[in-house]
Formats: sequence, structure tokens, C-alpha cells
Amino acid sequence: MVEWTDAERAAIMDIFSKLNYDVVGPNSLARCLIVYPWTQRYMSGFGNLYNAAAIMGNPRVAAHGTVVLHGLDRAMKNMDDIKNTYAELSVLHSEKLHVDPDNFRLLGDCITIVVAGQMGTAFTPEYQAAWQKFLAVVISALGRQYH
Ligand code: HNI
Repeated sequence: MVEWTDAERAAIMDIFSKLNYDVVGPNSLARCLIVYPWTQRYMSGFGNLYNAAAIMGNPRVAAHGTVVLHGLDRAMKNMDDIKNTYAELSVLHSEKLHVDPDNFRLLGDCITIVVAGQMGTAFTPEYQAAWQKFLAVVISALGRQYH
């Protein structure tokens, strides 16, 4: 069971309250596909990923980026039981999509960079500490069903 202080809970809630999921999601996933091009292999059905401009303008990438942010929103709303909240999602990524779990950390890093860019100075070291802990729990839960 993950323990959260009141300050950590408040920081995570405040961060999400400030995010536009339709901006952060698409920018984060596009960034991940550009910075770590091997992650594109999972999006082969997404159409044109030929270069950074194509990826940034790809509507399937944008739509899926938003889906990912709403996935994180579910974890935020279930901070005391992220592991079970993500059990099915972990099985999906493991057994159906065969996503290498290391890629969760790569996408997580890209999301963090976009969140920091969106929030600017409001993304304090204390906020980042809570955010990194939240992402670590999410990534651990997503990797839970991998064998
Ligand atoms: Ni991920 C589908 C959430 C990381 C590749 N992913 C989903 C769905 C959610 C989701 C939610 C939709 C499930 C459904 O349809 O029921 N993915 C997340 C979250 C993270 C994550 C919260 C980590 C922060 N996914 C990744 C990574 C990759 C990835 C790192 C590959 C690099 N995900 C996929 C693919 C799909 C997917 C591929 C299916 C998309 C589709 O439309 O078929």
C-alpha cells in the first residue's frame, strides 16, 4: 500500500487541475515518438509517423495522447489503489500490445517535461517530487501483470 502525505495528494490534485489533457497528452506522446523513435513500433496503425512534423500533426497520435492522460486521471482519482485500478490496463499493454515496460518510463519522462513546460515555476521541486512518486507508482502498476 502506497502512503501519500496530504501535501503529496494536494500537489498531484493541483497539477492535474492545471493540465489541459488535450494539449499535454498529444504533446507528450508525440515527444516520446520523436525522442525515442523505437516506440513508434507500437503505433504502426497510426498512419504517417515519417518525421517530427508528421508525428506532431498526426490525429491518431493526438487522440491517443489524450487517452493516456485520461488513463493517468484514473490513477489520480484512485491514488490509494493504483495497482488494482491499472490491473486490466497492465494486462492489455503486456499481453495484447506487448509494450516493453521500459517504454512506460520513457513516456513518463516526456509527460513530465511537457507538464513542467505547461506549469512553469508552479512546478516546484516539491511538486516534482510528488509527481515523480506518482509516476513511479503508475509505472509500477502498469508493469505489474508482466511475467
Ligand atoms: Ni498505452 C492503449 C494508457 C503507456 C501503447 N494506453 C492505452 C489505453 C490507455 C493507455 C488508457 C486505452 C486502453 C483501452 O482502449 O482500453 N499507456 C497508458 C498509460 C501509459 C501508457 C497511462 C503510461 C503512462 N502505451 C504506453 C506506452 C506505449 C503504449 C509507453 C508504447 C510506447 N497504449 C499503447 C497502444 C495502445 C494503448 C499501442 C492501443 C492504442 C490503440 O488505439 O489501439
